[in-house]
Amino acid sequence: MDKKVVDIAEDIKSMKIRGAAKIGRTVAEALKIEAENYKGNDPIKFVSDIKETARFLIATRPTAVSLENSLRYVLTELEKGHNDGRDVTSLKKIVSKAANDFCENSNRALEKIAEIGSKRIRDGDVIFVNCNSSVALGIIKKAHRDGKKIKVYANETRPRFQGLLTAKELLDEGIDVTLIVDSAARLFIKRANHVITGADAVAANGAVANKIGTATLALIAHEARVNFIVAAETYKFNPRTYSGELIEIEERDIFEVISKEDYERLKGLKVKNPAFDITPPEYIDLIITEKGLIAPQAAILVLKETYGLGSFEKEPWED
Ligand code: RUB
Repeated sequence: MDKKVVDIAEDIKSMKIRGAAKIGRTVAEALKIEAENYKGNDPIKFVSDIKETARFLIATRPTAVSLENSLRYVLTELEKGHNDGRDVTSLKKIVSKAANDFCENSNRALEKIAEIGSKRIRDGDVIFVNCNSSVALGIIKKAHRDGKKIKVYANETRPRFQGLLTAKELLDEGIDVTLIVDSAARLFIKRANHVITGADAVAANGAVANKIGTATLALIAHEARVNFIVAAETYKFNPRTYSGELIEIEERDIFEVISKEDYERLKGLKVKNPAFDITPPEYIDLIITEKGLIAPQAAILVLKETYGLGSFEKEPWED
């Protein structure tokens, strides 16, 4: 496998590259790099190498379905070309084009969501955010660029403190942002007009997987009668949940939560570090996709429209 692809996988695992949209685009790029640098003329071996690369990339982070959907998109195109009897040179072009198309579509989706979502924000609104979602922040930045005066509360987001990334990004735009500890959410959410979060995956029933703490925020927002909005491109919808699979929640290293020193000192202590949680659809007011606004209960329609009714028993990366 190409060394650059191995490095990319490492950067995704270590979260140097993070956020579901970016992960999706990056793995498409990785397949393109692997294809372009492939040496050999046997189409069967080429396809098998690309599938192996896809399996290797899938193993980096399990919850962000953008990763799988990006690979699914590229591999489906590759499969069609292979079935048409194309040679390796032609198959390489197919992989590159599909990867470029995925990235372009992703960037366009982000712009469209920003456009649609910013219409929901009024001058003087207060917005509460969790973690660091490029899609959610896209909405806020667009509203700000349109001249609306906005105030943002950003959750710190332990244990990896993505709230700091959010705070920096918004400050750089000249947006009024206040960083708070996660446990202060109840105090500040009451002052907000909207909570806006991103998504790592949307299930067929409209439930949303996103950074740990999102489900708690949704409950608090519900109780405080604050609008809870999820910003998610359609490639964040998980087709496998249609056939009954559950979204896998990534468990990360416990040493993101506790120091080795404290862990050794506190013999017998158990530590858990789930990176995501699931927000039930009844606590979500709206999902903003590039195709428009939907109620979470309509997620199934997005899946049907995007992936049809087929089963996902055999994935395109499987041999
Ligand atoms: C990031 C996270 C983000 C979603 C959406 O988690 O939960 O809210 O991935 O991001 P992590 P985006 O930091 O563990 O990757 O809107 O940029 O796709």
